[in-house]
Amino acid sequence: VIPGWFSEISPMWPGEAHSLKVEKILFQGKSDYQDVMVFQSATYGKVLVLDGVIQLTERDECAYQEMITHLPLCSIPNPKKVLVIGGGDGGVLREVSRHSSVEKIDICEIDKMVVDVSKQFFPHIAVGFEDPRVTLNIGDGVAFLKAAPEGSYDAVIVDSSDPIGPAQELFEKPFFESVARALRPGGVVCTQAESIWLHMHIIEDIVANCRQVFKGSVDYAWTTVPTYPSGMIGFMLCSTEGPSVDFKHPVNPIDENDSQQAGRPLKFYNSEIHSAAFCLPSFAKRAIASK
Ligand code: AAT
Repeated sequence: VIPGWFSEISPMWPGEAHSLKVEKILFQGKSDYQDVMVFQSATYGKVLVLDGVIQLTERDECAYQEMITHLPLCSIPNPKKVLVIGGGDGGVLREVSRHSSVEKIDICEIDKMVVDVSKQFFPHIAVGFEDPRVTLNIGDGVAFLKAAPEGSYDAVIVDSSDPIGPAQELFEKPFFESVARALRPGGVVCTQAESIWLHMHIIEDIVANCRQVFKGSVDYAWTTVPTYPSGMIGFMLCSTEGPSVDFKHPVNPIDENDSQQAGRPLKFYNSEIHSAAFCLPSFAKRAIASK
């Protein structure tokens, strides 16, 4: 550990640790679920850390929040009811709110401290909570989905932390089954699905489970995020039986006006990068096809 630097050390990426120079620690707390920290970095703006793992930085959050949101929502016509699991910083909400067809946005985040800290230190991200279509539920996403009425959502976005700690069940088959039940026919889900460089085994399990549970499309996409382990992160995109969904060819592009909304214009997402995100390196393509 280098003094004055934050190093992201975890058994999920043994033998490596990305580091950021710390200018100032702004917040340190312990919630019922995890350690919460915010620091000012030298080169990536403010950084939100949970249990020692970077959740977002001001500089590159756009690459994650825009992709995890618009990959599913631009793949179906007229999304109306959207559920976000996790995402207590509000960034995914900010992105969902660009879609003028959306009428209702539910969010279920387990940790109220994440919401409070984000409102205090990341106002241009937590701006997502100000949308009147948003209903915030504090609780476990697993329980929330179990209780959700059948066929009630057009899209579910699972913006979850890594599968060590409170998010573990969000990577398991019973959770995917409740997601499928809560979606309308031809509805879509997008879940945070780790890195092809570090977690191919986790991804293979997710793909295998999703192919059993989701009878529509099942596809893997990825984006670059310099401050996430290995500099990238992937997403699992699935649709339920019903009107077919072709994730690789977005049918619902964001119009120019909506892309300027939500406090700031889109920085990362566009229709070309949407289609490109599904192109995989050969080793990952093979591993996923074998499932
Ligand atoms: N948008 C920032 C990126 C995240 S945040 C993940 C969120 O999921 C956290 O706020 C965490 O409190 C919440 N969470 C964890 N478990 C649950 C659960 N069971 N139910 C509801 N919310 C939960 C993800 C960063 C990925 C990091 C990659 N290394």
